[in-house]
Amino acid sequence: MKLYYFPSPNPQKVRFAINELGLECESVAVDLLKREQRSPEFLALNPYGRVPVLVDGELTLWESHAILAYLGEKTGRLWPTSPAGRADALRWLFFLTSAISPPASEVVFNRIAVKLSGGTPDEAAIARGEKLLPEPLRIVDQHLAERKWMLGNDFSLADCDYGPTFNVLDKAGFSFGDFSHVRAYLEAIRSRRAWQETPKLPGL
Ligand SMILES: N[C@@H](CCC(=O)N[C@@H](CS)C(=O)NCC(=O)O)C(=O)O
Repeated sequence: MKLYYFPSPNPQKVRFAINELGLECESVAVDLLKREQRSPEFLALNPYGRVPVLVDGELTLWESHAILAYLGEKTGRLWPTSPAGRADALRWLFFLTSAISPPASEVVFNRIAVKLSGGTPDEAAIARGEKLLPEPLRIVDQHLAERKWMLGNDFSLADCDYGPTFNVLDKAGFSFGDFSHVRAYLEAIRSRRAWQETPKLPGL
């Protein structure tokens, strides 16, 4: 397998999952700061011009959540086997991508990515993100009050999804003070070797 990678949250989800699963996978660097995601070669892999992209034999797959589900289905590990269990996993993946990632991106993009590229942060976008985040985070916090990991007592690929997003939100200065279970969950993610071995940008 080949993973087109930059050390930002969406590709990190997939590298974290690959490390947890112990799979062989070559990383191909795509430097977002140099706009390599807009090169014709990369757009031929993903016309949307975003990382991650996973290539596995004949399959070229983009969208981190589809890749996580694929890895779960392919390996049969860290992924539920019953229809209800798989639907539960997909529910949490969709919830992250629809309810948490959009406001989180407003905060993270403006506090981290814009600064890395030398631009000016959009303070209104940061305020918008910070206002929208508490509602979905409260739901996850209550969920984690009753279980260690997103799908229960066992770590799963759904945790590979949530961990990198919470990590970068924290690094962007978002306070998890009102969400003590999310805070403890983030520390549990950070203590995992597979996460420690997932490449990150300096200081993130
Ligand atoms: N929905 C996509 C989002 C992918 C995404 O936005 N990736 C970012 C890096 S975390 C990217 O490639 N950004 C480059 C750009 O916006 O030009 C996924 O989950 O894979």
